[in-house]
Amino acid sequence: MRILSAEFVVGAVGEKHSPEDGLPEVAFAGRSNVGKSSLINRLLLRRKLAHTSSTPGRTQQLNYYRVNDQMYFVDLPGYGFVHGGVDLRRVLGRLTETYLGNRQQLCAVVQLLDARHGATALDLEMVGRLREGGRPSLLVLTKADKLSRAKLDRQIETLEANGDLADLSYLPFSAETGMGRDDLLRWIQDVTTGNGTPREEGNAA
Ligand SMILES: Nc1nc2c(ncn2[C@@H]2O[C@H](COP(=O)(O)OP(=O)(O)OP(=O)(O)O)[C@@H](O)[C@H]2O)c(=O)[nH]1
Ligand SMILES: [Mg+2]
Repeated sequence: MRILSAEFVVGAVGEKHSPEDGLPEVAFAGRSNVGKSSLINRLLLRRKLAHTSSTPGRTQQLNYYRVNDQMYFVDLPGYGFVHGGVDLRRVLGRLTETYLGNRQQLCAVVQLLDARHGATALDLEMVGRLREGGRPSLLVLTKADKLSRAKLDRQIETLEANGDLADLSYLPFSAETGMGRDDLLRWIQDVTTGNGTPREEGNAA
């Protein structure tokens, strides 16, 4: 998929602010600071379209970007930065919760994990929730430029050895170098045009 146009449309703080033109939506989920906004900028070849920050929790709304007048990328608020015993429902907040649960136009979710850290307890909960939702989803390992290829491969092996994640597909990605960009755009194109493989069948990448 080639990016022909990309524009910020709205920072929605409730479904009534979301676009109503029915275009398919691809959402980007993950812990605060994992690199969601940077990934979107790299996909869209726009350095500053989505606001990035070294301070976690920068994105507080459902930020909609219209891409090629064909679909929306939705940058979700990050979750995490809570200690012990707090469940995902509480840290996600009603906005994200309702969006992921109810949004008709949402056709796929890209779940980001930090390539260095793998999946945290909250990430595993999120994966479980996406699985229940039944939409195609893909695990993207961000900041892959910070690891050697050997360490990256080891990290993927570790994730695949985790029973909760074994059936999923992983795509290393770097917003710094562009690693993974073409593959991710191809996956997005497939899921938004109906050629996607449901996650239960694996090999979504
Ligand atoms: N080296 C490297 N740094 C990255 C990469 N992606 C993001 N970063 C850095 O990580 C920090 C957080 O990136 P953001 O894109 O703002 O993260 P986010 O997930 O949108 O964060 P929230 O909106 O707070 O949830 C920034 O300092 C980025 O420059 C990457 O692929 N490689
Ligand atoms: Mg962000």
